[in-house]
Amino acid sequence: EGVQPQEYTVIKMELVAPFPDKFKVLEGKKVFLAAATLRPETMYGQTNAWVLPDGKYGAFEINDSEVFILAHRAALNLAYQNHSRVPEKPSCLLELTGRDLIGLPLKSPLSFSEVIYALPMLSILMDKGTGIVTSVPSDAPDDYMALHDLKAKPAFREKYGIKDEWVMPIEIVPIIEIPQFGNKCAETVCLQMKIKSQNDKEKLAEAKKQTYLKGFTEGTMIVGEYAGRKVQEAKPLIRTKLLETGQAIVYSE
Ligand code: A2H
Repeated sequence: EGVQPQEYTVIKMELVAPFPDKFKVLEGKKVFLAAATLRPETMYGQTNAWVLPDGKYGAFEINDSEVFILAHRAALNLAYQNHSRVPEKPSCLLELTGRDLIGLPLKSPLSFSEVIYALPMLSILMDKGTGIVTSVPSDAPDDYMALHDLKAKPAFREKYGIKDEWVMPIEIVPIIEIPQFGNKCAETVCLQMKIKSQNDKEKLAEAKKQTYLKGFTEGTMIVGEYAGRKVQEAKPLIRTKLLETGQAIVYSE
C-alpha cells in the first residue's frame, strides 16, 4: 500500500440472533461484521455484505459487550487505535473462515432492507481494510458485478451453499443521481464497458475510477435525510452521524 494512511469508516453490520451453533460462544454479545468503506453516504443502498470464502477471519472483543468479525491484521490495527477490550492486544474469541460467514443474516445502518445476508466475493483482498465489504450495487462496480455473477450463475450459488432467497430478491436501490450516469451508475458503467464478471479486473478498476470521481463531484443524494444535497456536502454529515450514533467507527491503516 501507499505511504499515505487510508482512513476508512467501519460500518457495524449486526449479526441477527439466534446465532448458528458455531457462533454460540458469542451469545449475549453484540456481534458485527465490520465493513470498511470510503463511501459512508452510500449506506442507504446496502443490499448485502461480501466476504472472501477462503479468507481467515476472527471474532474479536472490541469492548466488554461488542464483538467485531474481521481479518486478524485489522484487529491488530484496531487494538492500537483504542478498539480492543485488552489495550493494544487483539482478543480473539473464535476463529472463522469466510465460508462460516456466508448466509449470516445482518442488520446494517441506513439500509432500506430490514435483513441482508453475507455472500461471497472473490476479489476481496484480506490485506486491505477489514476483509469485509458492504455491498452497494447501485454505485460500486465491483459490488454490481459480484451480485450479477451470483444471480446469473446457479452453479456459483450451489458451490457456496447459497440459498436463492438470499440473492434472488435483491434489488438495486437507487440512492445517488449523476448526470449522464443516471441513478444506478455502477450498472450504467459496467454495461457501457461490457464488463463480463467480477474477474474482469482491469476494466473494473477503470469503471471504479470513473464512478468514484463522478459520484463525488457531480452526484446528488436522492434518498435519506440529505436528499437533494450534493454528495460532497452530504458525505461528511452522514459519516459524522454514523459515528456519533455508534453505528460506525473510524479505522486507519
Ligand atoms: B467501497 P481502496 Cl458505493 N477488498 O464502499 C476489496 N475491496 C475492498 C476491501 C477489500 N479488503 N475493503 C474495502 N473495499 C472496497 C462502498 C463503495 C466503495 C462504493 C463505491 C466505491 C467504493 C460500497 N462497497 O470503492 O482501495 C470498499 O468499497 C471504490 C474505491 O482503499 C471501499 O469503499 O481505495 C473501497 O473498496 C476501498 O478501496
